[in-house]
Amino acid sequence: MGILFKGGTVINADGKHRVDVLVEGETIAQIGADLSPDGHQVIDCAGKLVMPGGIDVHTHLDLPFGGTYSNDDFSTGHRAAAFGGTTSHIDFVIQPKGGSLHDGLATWRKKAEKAQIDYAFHMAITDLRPEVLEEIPSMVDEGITSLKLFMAYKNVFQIDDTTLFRAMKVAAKHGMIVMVHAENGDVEAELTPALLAAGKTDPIYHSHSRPPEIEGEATNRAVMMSGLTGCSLYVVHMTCQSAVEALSRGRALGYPVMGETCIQYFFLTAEEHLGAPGFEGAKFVCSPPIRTKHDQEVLWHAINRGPLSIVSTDHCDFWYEGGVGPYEEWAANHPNGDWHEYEAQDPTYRRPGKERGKGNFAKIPNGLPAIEDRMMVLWHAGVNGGRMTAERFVEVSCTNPAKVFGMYPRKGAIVVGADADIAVWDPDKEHTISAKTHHMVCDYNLFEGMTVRGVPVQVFVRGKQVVDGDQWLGHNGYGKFIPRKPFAPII
Ligand code: DUC
Ligand code: ZN
Ligand code: ZN
Repeated sequence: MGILFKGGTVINADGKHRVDVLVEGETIAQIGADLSPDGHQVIDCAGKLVMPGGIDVHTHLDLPFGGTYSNDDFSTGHRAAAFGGTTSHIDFVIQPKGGSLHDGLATWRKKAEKAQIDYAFHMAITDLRPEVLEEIPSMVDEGITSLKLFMAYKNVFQIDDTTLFRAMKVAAKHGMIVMVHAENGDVEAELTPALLAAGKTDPIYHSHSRPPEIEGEATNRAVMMSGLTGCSLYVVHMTCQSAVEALSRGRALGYPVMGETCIQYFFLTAEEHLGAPGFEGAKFVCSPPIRTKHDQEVLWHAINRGPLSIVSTDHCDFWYEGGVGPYEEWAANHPNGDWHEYEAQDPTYRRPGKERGKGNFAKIPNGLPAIEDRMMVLWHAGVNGGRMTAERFVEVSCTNPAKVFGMYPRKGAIVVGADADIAVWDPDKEHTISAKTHHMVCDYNLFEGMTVRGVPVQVFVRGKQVVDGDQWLGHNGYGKFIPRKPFAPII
């Protein structure tokens, strides 16, 4: 017995069709008009849209960062993702300083044991010793075909230009893609102490410490490195005109460069959100910072007309009011423990969060909750709002992620032979986004109070239904690692 999605409109990146979809086991077996329901479980899709499950290529689940850990892990984050129509994601393994890439991989594999949806890994290099440079090609055998390098976060994750150049040369040879967080961390490290010394400690000053010029400069540098080495480059979380222009210049020169933006950058502004009264602005502190209305228009244009290819989230959520319970005492007594252990003692305990940065914006953990809302908000503002077609919506949130990161056509499209990752959308259903009802482990929501029209009502991962309306049907351990292919296309 298969599952027959009957009577819906299938939307792929290249078109919309009134066809039925038959799933057998974990994959799509047949697509066609009026397929026979005999012997199958029928999902009535009349009036509904049948789309590929979303792929969020930029997440940080359970990330040790900013003196704490991001809240959502490979169980809670996966549930939240699927409720929003996302059925796979790619998380960043962080190489431990002094350790190997495989050391980092072992840590992230352990985190992912409870996966509820499918996932892949990028490898973030923080310490490129000669033996680590030699280790890079072995990542391809592990199904990891993308490297991440941070040009920001001095003394934490930041790499220098020598490292970027060397890593790109090796990556190019093996068909790997290099991703960069493009902000000039050296300049940020000059600006931040000067602002703090001048008494400028509120959340809004986080954006002053990371102006668009440092993003534009670093983006241009990475683009030119791609030209020098021939290595495919993917610039993550692009936010502003100067960065988008640098990417466009690279593409015009024929360099193999691509970029993404994240959903929040279309909606939030530094002035309104980071500048909110009191400490509220901390909720919106991420790097690069949210910008201006003008930059939002640049991004909408760039995602429709190029040079941007993908909308992701950089999901990395922290409590607004965290640090509840005797965590300092606990941490002192458990030097190798993690916050999950601490919270398991008592669900009212909370690991540290944004409150760490009261009186010092530089201590606010950087990151936002978005994995659940990405597709609903993009559909509503993009498709309902007349800013993008439904096909382009599928392209930037499902298909391009699969193509750019070597998972296509197994993921990212409703085609015969693909994994049956399917989101059935009700285009007429309204939903008001709120922290009171979302599934992310976070005490606030970026889009609080926004009513969206068009939401996923039934979600399937490899043929298994995980979401039915408000009901969660998935379980820990169902999600599988997606090994990815090298030499992916430039989109
Ligand atoms: N930016 C964030 O805001 N959070 C996680 C890491 C990053 O680069
Ligand atoms: Zn980043
Ligand atoms: Zn990130």
